Amino acid sequence: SSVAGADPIDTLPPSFRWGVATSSYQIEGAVAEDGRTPSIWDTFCRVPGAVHNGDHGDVACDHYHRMPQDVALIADLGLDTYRFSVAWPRVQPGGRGPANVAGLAFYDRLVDELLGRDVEPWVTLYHWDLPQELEDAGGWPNRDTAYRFADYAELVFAALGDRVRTWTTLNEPWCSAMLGYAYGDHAPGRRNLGDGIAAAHHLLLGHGLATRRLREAARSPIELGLTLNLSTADPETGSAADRDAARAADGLANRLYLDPVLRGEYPQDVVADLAAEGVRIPVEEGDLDVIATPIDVLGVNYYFGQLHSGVDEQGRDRDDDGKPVRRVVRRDLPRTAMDWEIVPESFTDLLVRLHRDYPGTPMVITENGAAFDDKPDADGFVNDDDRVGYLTEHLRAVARARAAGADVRGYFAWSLLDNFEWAYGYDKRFGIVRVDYDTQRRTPKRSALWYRDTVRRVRGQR
Ligand code: PNW
Repeated sequence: SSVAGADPIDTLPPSFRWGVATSSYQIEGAVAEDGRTPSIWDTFCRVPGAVHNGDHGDVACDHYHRMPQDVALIADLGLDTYRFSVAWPRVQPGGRGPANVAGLAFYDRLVDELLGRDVEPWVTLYHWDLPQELEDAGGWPNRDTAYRFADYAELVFAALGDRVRTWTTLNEPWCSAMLGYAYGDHAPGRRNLGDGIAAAHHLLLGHGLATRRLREAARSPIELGLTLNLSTADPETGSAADRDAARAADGLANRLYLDPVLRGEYPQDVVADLAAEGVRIPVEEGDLDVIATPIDVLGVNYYFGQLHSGVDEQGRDRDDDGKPVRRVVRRDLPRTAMDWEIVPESFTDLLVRLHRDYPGTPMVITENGAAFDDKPDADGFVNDDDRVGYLTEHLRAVARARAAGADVRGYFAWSLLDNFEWAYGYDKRFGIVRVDYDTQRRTPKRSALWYRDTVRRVRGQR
């Protein structure tokens, strides 16, 4: 930092937004109540071996029944924003047709509860819980799903748009498309690169269509955007092979989403890489104009950075099929319980790079956080110095990026609560508040108290 002893975090401005994030399937439970129909995650959790320990979201954090108490937790931490997602199969069962009034009523109450406690709601429309009926009709690889998503977005907006100012269409389309359809680690568990790429395109198309619909429907100023999970892809050495491996990884993970949304074009090098695999992005005329509909805010989720090599352990840059070697190199760095390398410097690099390559789009960190092997004491208190350290270093990284010009306007910790961590089930805990899954008792961890105090200090409230 520039001034000896000064913490870069203290340079964050009074207008900076401070929040926490969650998502519907990870916390709500109540999967068969008030007319909700199954999502692809309800189905996937029943596939033997798909989710650690056979865990599922049937009860999760029981947030559906404990919502006012959870909102009180947020308010008591002094945070100004809560980012949550709406469960599509709750508010439009089956993914088509009229709104389910009973399902919408939950989000209606949630929004009122938040506003009553001076916490601003930030709605994510899609955090991975696709109605199973739409998957049965082809899922995201089917172009029609994009249009279904736009209808759904409009329906939620009609119910909450009078009180919710900020809207995120998609959370992490890379995860939905690649983990869900290409690699099979997430619902619906397909393993086909062509399906993954078609899903990516139709997710982006859905984002663009929904963005247009919401803009047309808005009666007062709204903020619209999408959230991408972005990471850094650095070459292990300066060799041409390593640099090409890093380029390809950055292309498939980052630029395939950033470029169409913020520049109106797919990156040609990624298009060429995909063609070499026999895969074509199913773009139709006019799609890129829709996808590039201007957004007001880019949500950035950051967890880790990676190092890439273009040669195998024997030093060969081609595999037996003659394809270029592309390999992630594990570094000797501290890791989280997810085995993700802790690299706060890469967070600064990422934000500065986004500012340089995609200028003019304000950013908010819509997720950042870490799972650690929490050890509660007899009272359920978790002294999570490791998580405090992670959050401190990553907030400093954000402050440094801002000092270098990146227009970052807020930071949301992932997550408010320990919750259903997808394929890892309840085994991995990301919360700043501990959840005892036997009693559903919530206990703020040391990190929650640290976050509360940090926000107060930066705002000059103490
Ligand atoms: C994000 N990866 O998921 C999601 O938005 C959250 O729902 C999730 O709980 C959180 O991060 C922690 O995992 C990711 O493999 C899942 O790179 C996987 C990856 C990144 C983000």
